Amino acid sequence: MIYPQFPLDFYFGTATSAYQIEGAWDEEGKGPSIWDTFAHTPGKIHAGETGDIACNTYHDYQTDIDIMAKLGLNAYRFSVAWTRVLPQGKGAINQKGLDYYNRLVDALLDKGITPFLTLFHWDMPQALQDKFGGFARRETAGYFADYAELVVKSLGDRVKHWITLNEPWEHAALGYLLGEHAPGKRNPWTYLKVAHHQLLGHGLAVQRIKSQYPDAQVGITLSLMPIFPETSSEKDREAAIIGDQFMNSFFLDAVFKGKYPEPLWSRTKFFHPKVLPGDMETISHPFDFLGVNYYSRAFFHHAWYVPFLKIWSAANLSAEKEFVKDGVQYTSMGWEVYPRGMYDVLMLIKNEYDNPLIYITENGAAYTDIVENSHVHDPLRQKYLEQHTAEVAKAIRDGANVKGYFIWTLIDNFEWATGFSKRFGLVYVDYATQERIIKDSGYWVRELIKSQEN
Ligand code: IFM
Repeated sequence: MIYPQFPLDFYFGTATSAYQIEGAWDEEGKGPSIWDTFAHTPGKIHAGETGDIACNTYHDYQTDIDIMAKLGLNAYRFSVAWTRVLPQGKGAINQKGLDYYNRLVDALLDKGITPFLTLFHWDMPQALQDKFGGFARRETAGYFADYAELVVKSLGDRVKHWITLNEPWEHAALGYLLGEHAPGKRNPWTYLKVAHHQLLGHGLAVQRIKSQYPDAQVGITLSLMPIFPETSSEKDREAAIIGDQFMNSFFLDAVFKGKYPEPLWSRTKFFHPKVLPGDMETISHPFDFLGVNYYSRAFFHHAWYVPFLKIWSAANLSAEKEFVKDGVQYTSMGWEVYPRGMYDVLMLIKNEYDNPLIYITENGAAYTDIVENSHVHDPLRQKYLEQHTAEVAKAIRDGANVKGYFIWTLIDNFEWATGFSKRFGLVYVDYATQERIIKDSGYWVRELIKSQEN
């Protein structure tokens, strides 16, 4: 097999997040987050599942680090649970929580695996939710920066790659507009506030991290999705432009250009948060890299009530398992497999935003695995990875400044509203026993990495 080739100093990693894998939701001083509350609310998660135990990595991370080493991975992206280190989101520190992340980082470094640390992967402290509505109020941006400073003071001597936010669009849209994610609100008046205040928190955190460790590399992770009009009608084309601004350039323009895109911004003026003088400068404070999460593309069409809004996640969560429609493969999330979109997104960032350093912080697919005599076959996931890594390599050849590729995800885990029903891992998890089995796709990744040495 011919494997795509990457630059010498390239990071090959996998990504996870705290709530999706750690478990130990109320142990050793951890405070509740909005995901604890949401998952404990009947009817919110598939089959009533929760992240209470998840993959048990709070108690055993070493097994998974050994697997990473066996696969030859040289980087790992994980997130810190804010309420493990600050149970109330601010104020009293939980030293045991900080100790846990210190042990985790040391264990990674011990195996030569570079840690990429995400500070906010959606698990807002419940206490800040109760007091401020989470990022609905700007105070939370300030508390987020305090939390960032606490974590960097504890780990910044060893962790050199920091990601402030994971996918702020998803947190704001799925959590406050569609209500599918915690905190489960459906309120168009709050959406833009949450988006703006997250970005403010990002800008403040960049400055605080740099003030402690000027050599730290700091970035933000955005999920980027090419948007197409559903038909060639004028109105659908307009819907696609605004939809693209809503999901993509709202965040890209804010952090790179210090402005929100038109016409989206003026069309949503009734919903605007207060943008104070200096906010956009804070949000666009220079940072070191863009984290790109890429999965699929979406189609938008005109609707009279809003000029766009056919939100892909809401439409597709009903998919039971993977399927083929009109010759096109869809994953078990109901997401179209569209590898070309990876190339297009990377080239768009290169051309529109001055060729920044990029790490692909997530790419991967959920499929039904075939478990047979302690082997797990997942040919569709392997194919997905083959196709997408080829597009990444092509974008690099064409000048995109990509220096790392993280697969979502290392181990099967809690996939938010769909619980444990969707499996994205390179490694199969038997949730009853916590046994891990490396899937065929995991071995393919090992061969991809090995092939780079030649
Ligand atoms: O599981 C999520 C992750 O938490 C954020 N990005 C998308 C993944 C797959 O849905």
